[in-house]
Amino acid sequence: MSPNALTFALIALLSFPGAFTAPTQNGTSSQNIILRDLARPRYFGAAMNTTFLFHDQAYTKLIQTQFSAFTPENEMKWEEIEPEPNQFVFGPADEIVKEAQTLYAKVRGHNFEWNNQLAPWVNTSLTAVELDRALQNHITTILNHYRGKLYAVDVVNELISDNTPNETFKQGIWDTKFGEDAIPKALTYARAADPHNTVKLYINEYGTEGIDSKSDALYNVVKGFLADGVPLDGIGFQCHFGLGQVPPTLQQNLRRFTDLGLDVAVTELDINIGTGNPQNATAFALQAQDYWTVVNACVNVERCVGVSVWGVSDDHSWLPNGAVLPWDKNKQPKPAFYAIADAFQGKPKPGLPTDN
Ligand code: 9MR
Repeated sequence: MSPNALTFALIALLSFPGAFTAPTQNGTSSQNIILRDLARPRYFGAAMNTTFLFHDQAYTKLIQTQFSAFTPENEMKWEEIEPEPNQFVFGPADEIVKEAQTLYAKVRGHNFEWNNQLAPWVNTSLTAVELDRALQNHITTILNHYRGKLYAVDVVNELISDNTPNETFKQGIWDTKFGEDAIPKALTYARAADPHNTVKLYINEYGTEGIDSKSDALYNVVKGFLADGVPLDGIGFQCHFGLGQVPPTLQQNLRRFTDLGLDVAVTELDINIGTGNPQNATAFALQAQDYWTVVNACVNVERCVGVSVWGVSDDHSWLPNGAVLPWDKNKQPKPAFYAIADAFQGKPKPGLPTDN
């Protein structure tokens, strides 16, 4: 900088200090922290939602600066993308894929085989043969449409039962019609539509983050699939946690899945302070610690490929009252944001306000 420019900058800074300030923590301006850079070689992702993209400027700015992977929050779900048989509505999902490409970001497709957000015509009045054709056509058409544009896809979403060990697969249309073939069918159709293996095929699940009966069920199912040659590349661990509820066995659990030769990813992270709890400095510091713990677990597992948060800012979360995300409702970074940055850089867990 020339002496003149330096003088000018100093005068400007002294005259308009507000114009140069951004939220800081320990003297680091949030403007200098770009999580997508700090995450490397992993990605830092978010669920992206076309209701807000380009309609909320501050949201869009965060999307465009902080993330290197995107999951359509709803736009690729069956009811949105194939509302009528073989009538595909790609517009909103295309918008997300296009924006991701502009940002050189990855796209995680979400999702094909799930019991929720199905189109009304996908119901148990279909015969097993009709449902089978519908599933194959759905998967094949979407993967053809997005050929070369997806990094990964949640082929299967939330099909492990909450009543393990008594029941392995969640009751619903897929289990009713296909029994234990439900998951292999979807994965096989996905691989057949992408024979060169350009898209990582995932099973995405909630409540399997720690080592317990449900994650054991998932582990045994997956192990069986791999032995049988069912195509599968990775397991998504959603990580929707309440405050203080990150399981202590998270890292160990991620590792046992990567030991099977699979990738793992944190796919839907948020930490719910809860509507009943005060949303004060202590709660935000505890929340930051939980974010740190999850990101740190991923960083410590070689084949944990990335961490995605489920939304961006507290105002647009699927849990709008839980203050669950790293940015607040005014799109300002919370302690969780700095904790994520620390974890990606291998820095220690942040303390609580009273720890000084
Ligand atoms: O965030 C999504 C919300 O906008 C939808 O209304 C909801 C409907 O089921 O799905 C939410 O996303 C879910 C995701 O697709 C799968 N895992 C749980 C997520 C939160 O419910």
